[in-house]
Amino acid sequence: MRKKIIAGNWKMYKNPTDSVGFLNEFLPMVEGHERDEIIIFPTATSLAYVIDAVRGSNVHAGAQTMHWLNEGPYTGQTSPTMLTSIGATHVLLGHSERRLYANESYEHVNLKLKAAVQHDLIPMLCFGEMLADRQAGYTADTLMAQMGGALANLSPEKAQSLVIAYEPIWAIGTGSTASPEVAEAAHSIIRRELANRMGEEIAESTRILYGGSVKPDNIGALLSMPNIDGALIGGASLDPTSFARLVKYQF
Ligand code: G2H
Repeated sequence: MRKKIIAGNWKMYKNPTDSVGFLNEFLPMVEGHERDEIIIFPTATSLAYVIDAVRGSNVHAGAQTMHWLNEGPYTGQTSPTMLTSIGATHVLLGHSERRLYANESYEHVNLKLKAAVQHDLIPMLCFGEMLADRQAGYTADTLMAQMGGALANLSPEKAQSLVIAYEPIWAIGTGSTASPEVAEAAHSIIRRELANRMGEEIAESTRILYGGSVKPDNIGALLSMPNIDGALIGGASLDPTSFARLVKYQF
């Protein structure tokens, strides 16, 4: 049984005061909730505050990106050891907004993924096809190519903690969620490709989350699908009541 993950990607929202204010409301709402794992990815300047605020609770915190090196002349970057030094446990990698606005390639994502594993940070690898890929019938090819780039030279032993987030670009922040059936079809392609690359055991244990306009009223149907193991949520994770409703989804 794969424990589902409900994760909030706060993108470039919420300063430290807003973040701690959110948690003061949210933590009591989800206290004792152990059915699912709950993770929040705040913006860099809020991360240390969020880690302090969730300490001892059932909520984890991670970074939205990182560099692959431990230190160096890389203005604006944060290293894996800087994240672990403040107690971060997870890191989002390859989000389409990083690829689009920060020129992140799958080669970079691959380096980051290997660095995350080396430093015991749980990587949540994001990828997904564009609308043009889907319309041209290239969804499976695109997903497999993205996985090929991101997972290159990663051994099954190193892939044990890997979490994947399938985020079709056409569904991100647009309000057009993939239907449960469309998402399920993509998730099974991803799981099959994982089995080819990493073996059945890793493929069966890896959590594959869906992301893209997930809301309290569509999460239950999405998560009822056999290969959808949770959700990565942007907009609807910004309000404590909405995020708590998402955490407490029912099929
Ligand atoms: C996709 C998702 C979270 P939203 O980017 O990663 O955001 O739920 O706002 O579509």
